[in-house]
Amino acid sequence: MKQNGTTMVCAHYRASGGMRVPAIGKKGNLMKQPQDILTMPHDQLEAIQLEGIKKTVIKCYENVEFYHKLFDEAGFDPYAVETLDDIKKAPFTTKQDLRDNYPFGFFAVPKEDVREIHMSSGTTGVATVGGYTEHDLDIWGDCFARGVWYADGGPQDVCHVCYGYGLFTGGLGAHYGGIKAGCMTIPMSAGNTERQIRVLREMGSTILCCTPSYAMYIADTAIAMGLDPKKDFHLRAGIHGAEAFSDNFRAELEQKLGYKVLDVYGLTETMGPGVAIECMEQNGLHLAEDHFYAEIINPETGEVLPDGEWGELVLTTIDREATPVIRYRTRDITRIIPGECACGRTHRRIDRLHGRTDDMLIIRGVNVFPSQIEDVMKTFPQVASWYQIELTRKNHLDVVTLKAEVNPDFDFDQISAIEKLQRDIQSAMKTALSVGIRVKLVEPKTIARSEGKAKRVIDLRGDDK
Ligand code: DLL
Repeated sequence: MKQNGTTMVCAHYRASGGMRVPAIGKKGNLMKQPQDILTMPHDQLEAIQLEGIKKTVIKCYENVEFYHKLFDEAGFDPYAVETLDDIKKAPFTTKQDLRDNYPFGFFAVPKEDVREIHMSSGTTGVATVGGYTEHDLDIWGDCFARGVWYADGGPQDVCHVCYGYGLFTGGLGAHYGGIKAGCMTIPMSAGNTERQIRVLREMGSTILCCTPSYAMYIADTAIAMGLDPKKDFHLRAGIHGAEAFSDNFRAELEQKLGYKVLDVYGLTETMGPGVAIECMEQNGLHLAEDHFYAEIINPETGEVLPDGEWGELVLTTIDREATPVIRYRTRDITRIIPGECACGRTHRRIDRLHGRTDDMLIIRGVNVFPSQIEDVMKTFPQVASWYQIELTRKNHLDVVTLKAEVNPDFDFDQISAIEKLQRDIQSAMKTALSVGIRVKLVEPKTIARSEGKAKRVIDLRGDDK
């Protein structure tokens, strides 16, 4: 039936002459983009950064109690910032700081000026809140629109957004970007894959915005439906991020969908997607340096590392109004790629991410800490405290399985009771974490004990993470 449905659509499609599919422009075609900003000499960009940072540190000091105290304690004088190097004297901000000041402790403007909020995933108490004024929403759209511009896109494009809409920044960030770049923007949100496929074909979507794993799932589902996405879809670029993906994974996606994949990076604490995006050179992600000041530090010592060296990315917002952050430790491992990009843009590039310095898992774009899984698990007295989280891949999607021991007084032979308990824990996980986690209860003392630190997370996803 479904296949017939799509065949019909296809016939209609052909009858109408098909959709005009814009060709990928020539390398270095910056026609539709704000050339002045994206190609300006780096010293001019640094002048913009300095001006913005000077105002931002003062605004933080005067309006955010947390920063007032932090700067005073660290002996950092926000009025004495004269050069970009001076920012290196400021103390770091961590995710824990944001959590400790949940929900509005980082607001640097009155709540009346905040138009939207987003939250990083996590149960109440571990979430972090980002606020956006009208200006912040505008720059956010501008940052994500760069992905469309980098793909030589614009009003001729149909931007299909299937990042999740809601508190997660993916959906609305890509949405604002699509609109800002002048695309017809389709707010699909994630899920209902067969409908995604129908819409991709019927609307002639040319730019796909979603997590890379979901893009692969769409591709595989379409192939299983008897379609050839290369011919039946009209995609020419995918702006994929929120989770790491390998070069092999990218090559497979490009082969299946017949388009070019651009990696997009971002995080709720500084804005959302668009902090850095790859251009068609696919050789690193251009930071939006007019909005973010980036440093790479040694995560152990905090020392700032030179370009080219791998370390933890630290970001300072330059013109964010509602929730500016100073030297925010992202925990993401990357490096600044030395030298200029062949595309001609001057904004420096970060390399594709090499994991994180903490134990945060990113499951289908949703951030989950093992401690959150443990917190839910602990609400079930039948379950002991020995557990392991196993990460595997099925059909290119991450599968998380919690293996947990039942308490010795729980009768493991009662199969139906075990199954019910598994289902109950699974449903509690889904409610608390917004992501599906399989639960497999095992007999007492069957999970390997270790003499040192317990290995709680077993990653069996191989190279194609
Ligand atoms: O994931 C924002 C986003 C949405 C980025 C859509 C790209 C596309 P959070 O939920 O706060 O925000 O998670 C932020 O996700 O610190 C990284 O560890 C990871 N991450 C984001 N982009 C990438 C990427 C969004 N391109 C955390 N590659 C970040 C690898 C990424 N990891």
